Amino acid sequence: MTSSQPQAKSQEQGREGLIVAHYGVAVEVRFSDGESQSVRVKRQSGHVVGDEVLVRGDILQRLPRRTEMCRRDVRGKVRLVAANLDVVGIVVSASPPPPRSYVDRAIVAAKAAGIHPFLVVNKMDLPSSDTFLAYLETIYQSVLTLFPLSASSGHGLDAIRNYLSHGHRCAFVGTSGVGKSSLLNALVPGIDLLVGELSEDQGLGRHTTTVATLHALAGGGELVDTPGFRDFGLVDVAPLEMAQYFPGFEAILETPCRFRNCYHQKEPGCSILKALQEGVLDPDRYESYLHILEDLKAGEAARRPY
Ligand SMILES: Nc1nc2c(ncn2[C@@H]2O[C@H](COP(=O)(O)OP(=O)(O)OP(=O)(O)O)[C@@H](O)[C@H]2O)c(=O)[nH]1
Ligand SMILES: [Mg+2]
Repeated sequence: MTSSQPQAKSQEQGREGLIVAHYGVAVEVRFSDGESQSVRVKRQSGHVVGDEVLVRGDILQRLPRRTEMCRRDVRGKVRLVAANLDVVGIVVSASPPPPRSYVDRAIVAAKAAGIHPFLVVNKMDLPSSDTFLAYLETIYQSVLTLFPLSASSGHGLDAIRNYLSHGHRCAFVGTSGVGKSSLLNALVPGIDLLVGELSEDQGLGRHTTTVATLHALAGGGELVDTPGFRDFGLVDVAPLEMAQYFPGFEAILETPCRFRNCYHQKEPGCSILKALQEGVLDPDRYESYLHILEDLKAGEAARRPY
């Protein structure tokens, strides 16, 4: 056998790689030996960062996905955030603060997609962050892991580095300006992602990151930086499924409602309504639940073909 034969055979079978960036009409594929290749794709190819692919010459074949993290934008269009994630870090900050029910939607979307969510509370160097963290802890501490940290000062970065080193593929999601790219820069030395300015009037970010990119962490694990977004519409999540994943409901629903298809609105024998009446459930949490429920019901009605 000549030495060119195995190479020819592998070209025929294709080389397995990972999409690490998507630039509209081209994707960057990284192979296990560290080499990478740019491959042209159609603008609406549907490929996304995290996709595992076979490359034969300039032809790309997508392999089946393990997970898909999706959201619906304000126009109702489904947007894929990244593929094949194991965990998702929902990044929030005291400034700019998360929109109403954003964190709840992100948690439900991740859980419904079989992806493990955790919460990253960035900008702990800001004076207002302690109160913000205390508020988040009262709601989410019993539901998921919180990482209070500061990309600027480096405080708390070891804890998240250690968590990600267990080989997780993770994406950071959050609104523009919370510091996702700053965090990646702090966690992956040398990548030098563009970091934005906050507008002085509203403290809002300006959509600095425009494409998702995937980066390997030196200690193990992979991290995807995503462009910030405010619309976190749920995709293919039924209202009853949402009720099951809504953060803070788990412990209460250990005592099940009388009816299995309970929406926790006015049904008799509802455990959630009972917890609300008894002061076990915070009315603000219930409000957030209703807010998402109404959206889901409205979306279902709008998409019904009759
Ligand atoms: N005080 C403080 N500011 C931070 C911290 N991390 C990031 N910032 C600032 O927050 C602003 C936005 O940071 P980015 O990293 O661009 O935010 P992003 O979430 O990637 O924003 P998009 O790419 O638009 O989604 C910049 O001015 C950063 O300097 C932090 O830990 N503390
Ligand atoms: Mg960014």
